[in-house]
Amino acid sequence: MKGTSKCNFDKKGNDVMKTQIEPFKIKSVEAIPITTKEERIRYLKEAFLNPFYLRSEHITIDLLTDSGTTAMSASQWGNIMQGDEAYAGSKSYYKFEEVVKKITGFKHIIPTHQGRAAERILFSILGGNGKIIPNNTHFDTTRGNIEYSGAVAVDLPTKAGIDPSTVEDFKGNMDIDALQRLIEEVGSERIPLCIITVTNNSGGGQPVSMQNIRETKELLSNYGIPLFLDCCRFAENAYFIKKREKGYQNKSILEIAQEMFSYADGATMSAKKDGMSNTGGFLATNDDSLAEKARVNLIITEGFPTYGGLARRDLEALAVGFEEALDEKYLEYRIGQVAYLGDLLIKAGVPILVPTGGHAVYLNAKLFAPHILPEHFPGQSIACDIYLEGGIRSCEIGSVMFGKKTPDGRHIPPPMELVRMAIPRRVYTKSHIEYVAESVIKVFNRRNELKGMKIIYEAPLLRHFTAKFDYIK
Ligand code: P71
Repeated sequence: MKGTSKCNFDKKGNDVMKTQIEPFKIKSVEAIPITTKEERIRYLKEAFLNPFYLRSEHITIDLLTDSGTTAMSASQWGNIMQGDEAYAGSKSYYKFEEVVKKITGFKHIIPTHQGRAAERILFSILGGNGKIIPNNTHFDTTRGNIEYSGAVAVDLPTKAGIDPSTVEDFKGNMDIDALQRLIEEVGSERIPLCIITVTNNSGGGQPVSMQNIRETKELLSNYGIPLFLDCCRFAENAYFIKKREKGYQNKSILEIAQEMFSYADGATMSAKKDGMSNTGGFLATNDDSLAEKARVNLIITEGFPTYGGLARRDLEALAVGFEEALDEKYLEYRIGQVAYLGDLLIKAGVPILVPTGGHAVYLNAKLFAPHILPEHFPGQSIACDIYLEGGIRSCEIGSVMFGKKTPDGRHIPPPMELVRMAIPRRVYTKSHIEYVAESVIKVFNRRNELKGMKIIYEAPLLRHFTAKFDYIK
């Protein structure tokens, strides 16, 4: 397995991790369900072998997503009680706006109930037939909203970005040469904006370097194309820049984030990630005319511009959450916890995408279950078995989520077959992580028994949410 080991170890192969403690103590607890193997077999069958259909009361450790699953702090809960529920001009909105402006520097901050609402509004204005929208890698909802508008979503990751085994510092980068070729080929007038997703979620939670953001902006400026950041995990990205990119070691996370945003003309954010909150998002822009159109759309679909579909108390949680996400001690623990799970798996020989990214460990399903063809969904099969083994829910990011079909119905696989184990923020302890590793290792040790799957129902868009599966007999 080329490059899959040693990524989190020093040159002599020593583990570079020291005991990492959670930089918080626990004030309020929630019991987690413990189930038997027999029960899990039944629950999974009732869920049509799709973890999205599982009830959370049947899940011991839920690694489906890090989105909206954060444990909020005492300070966030305290501020929630201060929420000013005024329909218009709420004090809570102005607190939220002030923090987001401080970090991003954008002129217009338009709250939405979550990230995809910001995407829908943006692409219903800038998308449409004949338009082409590039990104280092579109996440599924971004791609879904672009395609729904009639536009084409193009992924331009670097070569290393689609090779799970290559160890590089910034595997989330945009392929700037490919971007230039695309612009020359289709013409800049067909490209209403270009997006960089930080960190690159579908590409393994991998960071994008400051240099890459800057150079992408320079290229786009020559053609008059605006740059937007899909900035769900901007703080995690800024932490990687601080640790890995020359010249940033002595800068604060806030300063790094501010520089990242300074190269962009706007942003969409699902604040359910680095907003450290259970819901929320925003669309931000410097463009007055775009902001006006977006607010009109917001009012007819989401709500008044000072709440955008959120309870005002949610804006309070976000105003505090953004500040907490910028705390370097928190980020050290956060990125360290993900790396710790990665290290435990690497040590046991389990093939994962390396180096570990910001919010999740991604199993490399092609190497984990090489006997299952992409069209038989190896990632889905692994995700199901991990549930059966330990009651752990994970998420396939491969042929189920991003597979396409030829006109005659043949399967076109995406570049990678992954299973994502996303770590909710501040929710699970070190022993939970060790339990996850132990369960995954057990499945890996009996990987030859994993079976291929077929889809028995699928929706026309974003099929992974609701698809139903059966094993191939
Ligand atoms: C994630 C999610 C949420 C999700 C989506 C699909 C399946 C399972 C879970 C959401 C993102 C994201 C990026 C980069 C926009 C959104 C949409 N991610 N961009 O990773 O990662 O935000 O969910 O607030 O609408 O689990 P939204």
